[in-house]
Amino acid sequence: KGGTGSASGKNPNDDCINAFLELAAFYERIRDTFRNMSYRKGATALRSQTRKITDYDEAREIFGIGHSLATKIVEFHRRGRLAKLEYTKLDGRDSIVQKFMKIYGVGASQADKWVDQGHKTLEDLVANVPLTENQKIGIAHYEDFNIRIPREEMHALGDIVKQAVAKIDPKVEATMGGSYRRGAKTSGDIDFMLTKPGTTSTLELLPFLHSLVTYLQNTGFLVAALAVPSYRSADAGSKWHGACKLPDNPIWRRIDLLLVPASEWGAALIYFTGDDIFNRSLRLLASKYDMRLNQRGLYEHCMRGKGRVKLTEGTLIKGLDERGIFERLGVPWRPPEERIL
Ligand code: DCP
Ligand code: MG
Ligand code: MN
Repeated sequence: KGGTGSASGKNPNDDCINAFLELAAFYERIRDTFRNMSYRKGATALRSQTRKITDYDEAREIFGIGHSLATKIVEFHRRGRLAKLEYTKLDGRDSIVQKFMKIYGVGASQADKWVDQGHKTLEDLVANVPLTENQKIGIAHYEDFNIRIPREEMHALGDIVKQAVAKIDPKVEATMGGSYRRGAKTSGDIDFMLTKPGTTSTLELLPFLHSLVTYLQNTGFLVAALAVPSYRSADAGSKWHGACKLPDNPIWRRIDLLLVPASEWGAALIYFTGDDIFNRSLRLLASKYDMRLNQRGLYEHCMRGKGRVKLTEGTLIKGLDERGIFERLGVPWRPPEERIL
């Protein structure tokens, strides 16, 4: 995904980094995980450089850049673009897959299937395929959901939620995570994390969520429900996905309300702050120390077999806040604004 943006300044390798990220996204769509990760790592490696990298030997000295990426850096420097990337842009099939994947709730395999069946436009889908209720909303508000939200509007939307939370239960704390917490100038959606001191399960927060959603639906702020928690499992019971709008703005915005027990706050804050690539690298690092990190906590003594496959769950390390988790992983503290890889 593009344009998540960071608050930090420009890097002399920005253009090449963006080309690498676009190519990584292409490989992600065709599910070539190896090349996807390789170009992402290349982008990360370039971002850590303070001067512009232009030649092969210089590139090879950077950790994370091998022969193939070094060749691409040289190509980009000489020609101002990458032939492979230009080629993917000409690929009609890929651009349709890309378009379908931008429908809320549609992943690569569903998009692929529709393209295989010969569908090319959103109108084709509406006329010819069975769509879920969510996909119908995703198509009806396709433009809205794909326009990024300016930070000022994030503030305005966030204030409405915070006021409602304070009114319904003043003990509940509401924090905006995601790209907003990383300081991005624009966000794809609103990620609200809701917690209450003393809670140890999301089940304890469900009645509050119900009141909050009902209240915000009645005021006209919440305009659609996309994913609603079920009582069946603790995880399914932790999130509400939908759409909201400001009274004086017709654009529908995507909003996620995430319930977090106070006992899991540190790990959840890290997870929902992201970005997703930063999270992935923290999890990988944890696995190197026989630890395990997920959105619920950091666990130690987790046994793994071949290919880092988990053999035991490990023991939860209790009471760690965000900083505590960084410390246990031996990672120097990084403010949210710098958690973009
Ligand atoms: N997340 C993750 N892995 C995923 C999806 C999400 O680790 N596959 C985490 C990191 C994200 C956070 O959840 O930062 C919120 O997810 P979003 O999809 O809302 O992503 P962002 O808020 O980072 O970006 P955007 O501005 O596009 O919403
Ligand atoms: Mg987000
Ligand atoms: Mn989100």
